[in-house]
Amino acid sequence: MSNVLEIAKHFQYEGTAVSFEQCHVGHINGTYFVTCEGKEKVRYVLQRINTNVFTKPVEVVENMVNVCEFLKTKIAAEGGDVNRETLTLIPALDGKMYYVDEENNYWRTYRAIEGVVTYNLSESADMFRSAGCAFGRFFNRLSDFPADKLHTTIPNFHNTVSRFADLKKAIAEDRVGRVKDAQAEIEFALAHENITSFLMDGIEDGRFKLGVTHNDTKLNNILIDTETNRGICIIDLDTVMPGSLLFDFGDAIRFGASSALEDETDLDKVYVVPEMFEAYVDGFLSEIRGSISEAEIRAFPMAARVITFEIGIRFLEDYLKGDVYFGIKRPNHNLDRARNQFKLVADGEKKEALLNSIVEKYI
Ligand code: GN1
Ligand code: MG
Repeated sequence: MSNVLEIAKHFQYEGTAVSFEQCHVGHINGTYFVTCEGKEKVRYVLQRINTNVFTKPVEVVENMVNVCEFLKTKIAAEGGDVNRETLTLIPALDGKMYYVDEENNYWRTYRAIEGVVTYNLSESADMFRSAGCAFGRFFNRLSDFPADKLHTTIPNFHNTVSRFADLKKAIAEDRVGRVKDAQAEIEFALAHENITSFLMDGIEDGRFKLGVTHNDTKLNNILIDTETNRGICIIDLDTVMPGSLLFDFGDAIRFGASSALEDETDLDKVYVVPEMFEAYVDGFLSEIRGSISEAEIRAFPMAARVITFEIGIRFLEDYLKGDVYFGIKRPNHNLDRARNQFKLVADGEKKEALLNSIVEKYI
């Protein structure tokens, strides 16, 4: 994107934007680090919102503004650092929190937080425990956020039942003729229909409560302080919506308790690491004890499996539709991702008794 520096001119940055770098993490939005020079060097994160995915980008930004403001009040009351523990959005020249370019792209931006790293793999149980604490703290801080102020940015985001229906539709339509190339994966998916209603049923009958959740709790959505190795700031607030904390738990486990990257193609290298699972349970529960029931804790292993399956079928659906949703970096990328997630589901089934016994220690 050669026009990133042009776009940058439309925001109230300190100094002049002199260079930028693309950030390649994330499958949806376009993300750039912009460096400004003035009295001092300041870096910003500039993002082009994917309006194919987020059809109401202004609502996405409004959520982000409200959530960050709310978090800042909480962080200040706790004596924390409001500039490092959540994001600080920067307005455009006209005072709006976003800028629309001539091609109707929506851009938003915030100050980069320095002295942090993100990880795509859990390096140690200790670090992943800290990730559990960070997501637990995030949930706690938003526990009294007025949910009626939140726009639903993507309806049915973690409704595995409707995700499954979407997959079936994609199979039936076979728009790009790829069904023949994904027979084993389709078979695996169809054989697992019985797990799709697990979370929805619990929400419906009141066993699993609704709160404000993050909904995309990948390890790489936590900024980890390079000095303390602690998770300090949760990013990617695009899908903060009412949900069950089992969504957040499940998604964190599917990513961070995996032995390999989400798109590893050597499936022998892909399995659930029980020590990581336990570390996350330990960290997460240490923060959210008061807000979670025994039934919800007991549901941890299954929630992880269901959310892993859900993302697996979303990758598979996208492969069958011709890669229209998730960004891909190579042919068959979405099929590779689906296979990888299904391997984790199968391994989670094998380790069910072990994972249940870990959870029992915490009840
Ligand atoms: C997408 O863009 P990113 O990487 O933050 C997706 C998540 C998936 C994830 C899989 C809005 O998130 O739901 O879990 O890819 N986000 C959206 O890596 O669909
Ligand atoms: Mg995301």
